[in-house]
Amino acid sequence: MSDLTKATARHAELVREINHHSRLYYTQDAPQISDHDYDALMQELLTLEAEFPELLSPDSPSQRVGAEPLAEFSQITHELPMLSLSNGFEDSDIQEFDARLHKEIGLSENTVIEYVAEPKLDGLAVSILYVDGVLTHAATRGDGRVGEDITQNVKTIRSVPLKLPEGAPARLEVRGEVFMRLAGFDELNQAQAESGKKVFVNPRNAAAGSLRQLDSKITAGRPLDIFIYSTGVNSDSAFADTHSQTLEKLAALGFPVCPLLQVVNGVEACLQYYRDMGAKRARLDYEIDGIVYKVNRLDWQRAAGFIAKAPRWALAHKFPAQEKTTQVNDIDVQVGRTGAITPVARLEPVFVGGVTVSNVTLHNKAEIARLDIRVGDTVIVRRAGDVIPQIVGVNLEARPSSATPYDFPTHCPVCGSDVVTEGDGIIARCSGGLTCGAQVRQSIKHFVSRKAMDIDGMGDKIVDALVEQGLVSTVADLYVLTFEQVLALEGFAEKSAQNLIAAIEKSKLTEFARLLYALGIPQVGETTADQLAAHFGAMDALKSATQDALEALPDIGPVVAKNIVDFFHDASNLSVIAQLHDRGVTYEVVAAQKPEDVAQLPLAGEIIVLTGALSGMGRTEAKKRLQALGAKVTGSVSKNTTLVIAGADAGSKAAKAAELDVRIEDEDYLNQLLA
Ligand code: I6G
Repeated sequence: MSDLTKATARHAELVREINHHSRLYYTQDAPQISDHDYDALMQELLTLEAEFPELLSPDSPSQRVGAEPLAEFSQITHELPMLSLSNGFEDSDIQEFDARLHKEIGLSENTVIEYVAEPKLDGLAVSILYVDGVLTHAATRGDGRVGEDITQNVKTIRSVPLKLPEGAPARLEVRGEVFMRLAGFDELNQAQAESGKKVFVNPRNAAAGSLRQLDSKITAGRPLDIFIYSTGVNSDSAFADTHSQTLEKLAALGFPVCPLLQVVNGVEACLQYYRDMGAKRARLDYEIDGIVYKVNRLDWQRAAGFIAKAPRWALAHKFPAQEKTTQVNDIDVQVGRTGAITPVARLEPVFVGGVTVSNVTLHNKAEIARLDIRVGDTVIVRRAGDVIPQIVGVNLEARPSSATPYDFPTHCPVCGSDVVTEGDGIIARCSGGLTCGAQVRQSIKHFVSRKAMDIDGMGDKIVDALVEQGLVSTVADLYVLTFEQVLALEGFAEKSAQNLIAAIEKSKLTEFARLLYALGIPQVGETTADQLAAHFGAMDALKSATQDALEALPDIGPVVAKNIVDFFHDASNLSVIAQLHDRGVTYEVVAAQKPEDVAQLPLAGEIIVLTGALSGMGRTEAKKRLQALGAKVTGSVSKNTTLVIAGADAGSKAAKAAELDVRIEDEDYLNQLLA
């Protein structure tokens, strides 16, 4: 046997094997070999093709690694125009779409139209042409008539088949949306930042930037994916009678089709699907910006026809936008209860992600520098799910010539004390301590808040007024306020003053963990306060705890331990604690838990996060009951989390858990655990 014959046989074997494992990995999500073994097969193929270039074919999986860079993209004229979709926003738009279709198709009012509903991915539309089963061309939508030739780039997307199985139509064009999953996007941005390259504003921009690379080897390194949503040119005129059949056949040919699509009956079912997906949206691992409804029967699609650039038989029902542009009217700083100075952008109010946003934190000096945000800039504001709004980019083209870089203050804007920096100059802090009115106000607001002493009715404005009038300068002063003093405040009447005094009185009997949290020891959040309370049982034991004793507790590191020790060595803090005690603030002393006892409890070692709304009990009650069983209940999901309980409308925490592969269960499971 000649070398070429042997090489040809091995080449065919490698192609078969690599395609098989690619399909298992990318379309069925069920890999059977390791990444390392897969790479070894690919390397062998590349070496063989380098030695025997005659073996290289356009459908070889080696094409997935990219080709020589192009000077520019050539153009491709679409055989059938790539249309866009009409949009709807309100339920009534969808009801009108359905009513219109009845007339256009000639159906009676009581005929129910079957639709295919599927998420509309926030990505880029592409067309991919297969001739005799082999991927020959791929193009962007462009202006709908002419797009750019991105064949080499699309070939690098692992879930796109390079060759179709026997029986595929001789000429088949498929259309779909190229997108980037959130986990891949985060990884890409982290790598970009680490190597000093441009960070992408959102997954869509990352997908677009990756797909429109003249060097397809760069595209090959980007985590792109695709869902196919329709056919274009198709030599098999009897391919399908319905749109859902088309999608089934495409899936059978190896194309990735969105697993969430559904055939639904009538317009009300469309709207239900929209609401269901809206609730799931924040938990998906890719971004969607709406739902597409398509008439399922192809003969009815033909009867409905087209308007200028869009089919009459399809509609995109948009979700509220997660990104909008607006203007930065001002940048100022807020002083927190520990003196941390946080810059805030004051924006021209903008409706985004379902809420009106007018203030956005800029976090720190480094973030302002990274984004180079200036007063007068036009910025992109993003609010996805229940995540806090953020500025993700600046439109430099719209920057007014007068805009100057932001000067971070060197003195506290509230008390005038020097601003000092920590952590490589990133964290700025007012050095005024409790002489700073802002720190006093913030520490009192924290003390009275729901998760702390929970003084009902004591809102921010009341705290501001109490501090301004000199009635309260430490949290202990709250407990000597009189009815007359409260009544004299603006907006108070007899009844409301009585209520506030009663709420203050009620807060006196609390839990040790709440009081600890309320004191506002730097970096002691609820979870740490719970842990300290369980371990020490009472204030006196904690006050005399040493740095070593604190560090011996799980999850308390040297910085937090030092903060606690420093806090209890500060004379003014000790005096406030003594005053609180003298003025009647107290808690039930619980027996200090011994670590060996905790280890015996049924949920010992579990680190649980509660998210979303629970119907049977409040989250605080659930938390207490889980803690009583030995679990640690924390506020944020990390790789150490062992379980996330997702109630109704769970948002970003459930999404994070899915991303980190953390187990997610519902309220029923919580009830089983507690039972
Ligand atoms: O841009 C689009 C996204 C998703 C589409 C589309 C789609 O279906 C799920 N379908 C059509 C028919 C068109 N654009 C024109």
